[in-house]
Amino acid sequence: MSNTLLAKITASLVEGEPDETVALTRQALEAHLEPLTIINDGLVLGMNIVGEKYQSGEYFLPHLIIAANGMQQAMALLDPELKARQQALARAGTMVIGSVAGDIHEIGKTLVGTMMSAAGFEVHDLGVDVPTETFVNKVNETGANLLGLSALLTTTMAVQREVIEALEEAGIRDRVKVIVGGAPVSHEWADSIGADGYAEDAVGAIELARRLLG
Ligand code: B1M
Repeated sequence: MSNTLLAKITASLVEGEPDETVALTRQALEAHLEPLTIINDGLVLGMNIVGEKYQSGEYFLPHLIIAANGMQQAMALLDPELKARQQALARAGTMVIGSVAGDIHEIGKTLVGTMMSAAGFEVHDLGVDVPTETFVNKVNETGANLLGLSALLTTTMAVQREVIEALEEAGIRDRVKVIVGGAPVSHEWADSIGADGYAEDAVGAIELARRLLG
């Protein structure tokens, strides 16, 4: 019974039925399944399949967005249950993410943050047009080991470099892996500004983060 329910949760994410994901997650809680089991053996499996289908070209961006929404809504149900049980997710890492100063494009950045969260990272999304010092302060405050900088404009790409320089000035550059992304950004750009890596999309960001953090 529980295996069927978990398989249905996985399938609902893959099939892009967020309402169904939420209803099934509620049902699983009512059936006394452990929140961590629901996450690891239901939701995460679904997100992994969606990611694979996206990479193989079978799925497109809307599929990712819908699945990420389903996962987010289900997590909103599960979070209080996890807290009540004082269970902590085995976090893959702590990430601070935002669109750099001067850049108000938020869709891609939010998608990356949501997918990273779905992949088990604790994500602090600072939003858009984030002042450089706010990134530095948040990395300090949270002890994050990953910083994601999104830029969609050729003019704001340069701010990614400024943030890295500010981390160096604050003496915390070696504590945090910096990944950069956004439509005009490239591997070459990432290398030239001293970032630790570049990801083309949200699924790539998860893979990169896992690789960088070992
Ligand atoms: Co803007 N805009 N925009 N815009 N806009 C672009 C980026 C542009 C390419 C359109 C064009 O001219 N063809 C162009 C940039 C040209 C350039 O500099 N190279 C442009 C421009 C010029 C502008 C304005 C200057 C327009 C104006 O006012 N004259 C202005 C600037 C505002 C500012 O930021 N200061 C502006 C404004 C806006 C809107 C507010 C209207 C709106 C944003 C609304 C919002 O986000 N709430 C907007 C939009 C929607 C776009 C386009 C059409 C779509 C962007 C988007 O959301 N894509 C865009 C054209 C385009 O990209 N085709 C454009 C969907 C999203 C899922 O993809 O954001 O690329 P994307 O994210 C991807 C990857 O890039 C990557 O993963 C994501 C998921 O796959 N990724 C990361 C992103 N961040 C990452 C971080 C990572 C890793 C991967 O690690 C940390």
